[in-house]
Amino acid sequence: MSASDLDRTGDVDRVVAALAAPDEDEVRALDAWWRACNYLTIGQIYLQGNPLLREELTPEHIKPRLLGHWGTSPGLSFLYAHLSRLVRHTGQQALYLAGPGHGGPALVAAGWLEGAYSETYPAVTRDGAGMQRLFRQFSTPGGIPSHVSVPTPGSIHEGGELGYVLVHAFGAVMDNPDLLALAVVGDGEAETGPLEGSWKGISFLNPAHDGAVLPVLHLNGAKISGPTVLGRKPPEEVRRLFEGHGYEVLEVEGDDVPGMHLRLAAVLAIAWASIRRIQQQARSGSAPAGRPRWPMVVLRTPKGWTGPQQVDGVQVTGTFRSHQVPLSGVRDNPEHLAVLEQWLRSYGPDELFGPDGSPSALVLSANPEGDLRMSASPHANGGLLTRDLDLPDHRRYAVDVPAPATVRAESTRRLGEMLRDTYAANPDRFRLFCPDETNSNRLGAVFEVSDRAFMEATTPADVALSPSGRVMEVLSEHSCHGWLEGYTLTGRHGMFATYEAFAMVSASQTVQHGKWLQEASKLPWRAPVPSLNILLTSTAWRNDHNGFSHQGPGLLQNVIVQRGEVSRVYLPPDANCLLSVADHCLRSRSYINVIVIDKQPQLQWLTMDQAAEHCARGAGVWEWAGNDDGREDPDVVLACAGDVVTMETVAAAQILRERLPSLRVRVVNVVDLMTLPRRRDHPHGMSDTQFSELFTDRADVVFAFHGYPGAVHQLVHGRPHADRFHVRGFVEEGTTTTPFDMVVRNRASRFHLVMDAINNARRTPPGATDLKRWCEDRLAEHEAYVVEHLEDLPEVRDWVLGDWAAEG
Ligand SMILES: Cc1ncc(C[n+]2csc(CCOP(=O)(O)OP(=O)(O)O)c2C)c(N)n1
Repeated sequence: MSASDLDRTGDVDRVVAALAAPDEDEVRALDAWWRACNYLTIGQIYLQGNPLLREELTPEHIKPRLLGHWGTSPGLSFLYAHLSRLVRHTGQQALYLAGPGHGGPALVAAGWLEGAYSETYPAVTRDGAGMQRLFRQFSTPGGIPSHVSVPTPGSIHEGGELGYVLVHAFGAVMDNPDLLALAVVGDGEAETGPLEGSWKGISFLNPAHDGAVLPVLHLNGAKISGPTVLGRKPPEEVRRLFEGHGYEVLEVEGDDVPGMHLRLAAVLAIAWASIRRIQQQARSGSAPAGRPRWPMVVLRTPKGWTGPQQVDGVQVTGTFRSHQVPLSGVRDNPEHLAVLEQWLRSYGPDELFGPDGSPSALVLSANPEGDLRMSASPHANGGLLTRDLDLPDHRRYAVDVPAPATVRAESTRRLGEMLRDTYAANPDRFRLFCPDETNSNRLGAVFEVSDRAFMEATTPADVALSPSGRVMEVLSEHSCHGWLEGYTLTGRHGMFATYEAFAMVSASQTVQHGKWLQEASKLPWRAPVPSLNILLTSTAWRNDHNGFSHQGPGLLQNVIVQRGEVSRVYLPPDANCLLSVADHCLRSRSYINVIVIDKQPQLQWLTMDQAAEHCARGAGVWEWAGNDDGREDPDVVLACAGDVVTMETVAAAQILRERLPSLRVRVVNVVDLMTLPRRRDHPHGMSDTQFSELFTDRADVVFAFHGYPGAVHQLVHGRPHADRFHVRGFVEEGTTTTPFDMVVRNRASRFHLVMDAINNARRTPPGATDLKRWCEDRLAEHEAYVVEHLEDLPEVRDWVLGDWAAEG
């Protein structure tokens, strides 16, 4: 029977009563499962042979390198056992997210006990031979990582970089009404900035169409080598803290067994009953107004619970000393070896595993069945559940471009319209995540079809804000990024739109998610998931209200170094290219797609057809902008990637065309940055032939780049004569100033590009020196003008292609 069936039959109360009070047999099974899990955890950390202790333990049975984390593991498996029991009683679909993912062996052990591990990896059978493999593979070369990780069945959360467990859990349950995500928060993890901010998730979770998160604060009191803040606070203060966040705080404390089983069972029953009540009321339309008070659990157990109390006369259990490997000298120290054997035997392996090493019937009786086993949950392999987006035809939002650089438009506004219709067509599987900037980023059209999600009080002055909203705005890049990760990993689609500079706040998440996707791509059983789409707007070059703090194109640096399996970077120069790129990204799977484009009115270059072709190629010659007439040997190539620098490049080419016509200039625009590297370095890398067709083999290339210049040097490494690339870009010169002053300060203006072109062209035609002087005069004129008039020169401000000639 599923959880929703219970609502229909009115059996919830009966089930909750049974859940709250396990009988002796149930406790015996629960405890056996937990002991088996602990045994397997320790086995993974220590043993390479004699997995079932059928003989006396000797140093040869011990791994040469002891790697892993014990301290958090028994608490994790204790919770796992109890959540499995809840699943058995209720039919609840559940996902288990271990914040302290360093407790990996506990989760691997759980999957093995549930059988899902052997189903995923048939060589690791659920018997003695498989157990031996399970132990040997853990934290060893050719084996599996020590954390909960991509290879761990049932996981969407590595927990290596601490802080993201709650955001992943909240993202996983958005538009996923039948799912309960239990998120174990380490008390050390709770000290991180991202985690501290993520308790606010309940202010955005609507029980009518979302699932539920049950946070469990795992207060084992210690980190790697010291106490935790929450572990040393008076319990009353901890309770008030979380009540202040809006939770119903349920507490469980102790180390006594079976007492702890009884107490946690009772508390989980209360928590689940609360969740069901909240959901039932919301789904039947009888919910009181406002945010529900969702339950959370504070679980106080000793760190390293059930491990050796003391080692060498020093207290280990209940202290930071149990964090990793509490007995480190086992191979060389017979006393430690004896303690380990005693410790392992304390779980009663002969009762837990049959003669062939498979889990005993008692242990197996504690497992849920089929897909309800958390290690087999399809929600943790979200690609299996992914349905393609029903995308509108992106051409519908095209800007009419009669000729290049003659009309201006706010490119992201067009994207906003496309996202609006994407929302409308996909009410259960698309969301925009944005740190309070949807309007600022000109994407506000989405509010025509969806409000911002908000479960706290609203006032008449609020705009587009309601519990039924599905646009996710919270002023936390960490939450936005993490929610989208959880959302996509469980099978839905979305976009994270943020100010470019503040993408660095969550850059580490981008990197970590890239690692996840990269590893997932190696595992055939992991179905591809929707890509993580990041739109960077309000860019370094146009931050009119803001200054230096808002000027930073750093995320590109992080993404271009990620593996080609996952990294994609697009710099559409105008609206039509943006629409084409966005359509491509929203259809793609398992990539990190970074799209960079400004939100301000900007010149438009290509018709929709031209944009589609240009974006499909990723880079191309803009014949109309240069004057080399398709000849093979231009004197210099002016290349560009990024909207603002594209304008400077085309303007520079125009100056050269008109004032130094005998210099043959080619203009190349790059949309897909990853076409620049060699194909062996990135799958999008253009072929050698294509590269020479664009950049020639010998001509110098003046490359105007949106980001830091070093990135282009890095990308063209290994291309013919790579040192002929002279890159202009953002060189950390910024302030609150005019748009053109920004490119001047960073030496990437049209005048700088003209001078660079002359300095690097293979020929110096007559008149070149005069033109350089002219450029310097223009720059001096600019500098005087902006200080006097506080805006750019009219011929710069209002430049459209063709006008410069008229200037004389
Ligand atoms: C962001 C981050 N900083 C530091 C670490 C290093 N680290 C690994 S485990 C740990 C202590 C974790 O303590 P807690 O969350 O309480 O977990 P538990 O005590 O249950 O092991 C630290 C600091 C990390 N993994 N991630």
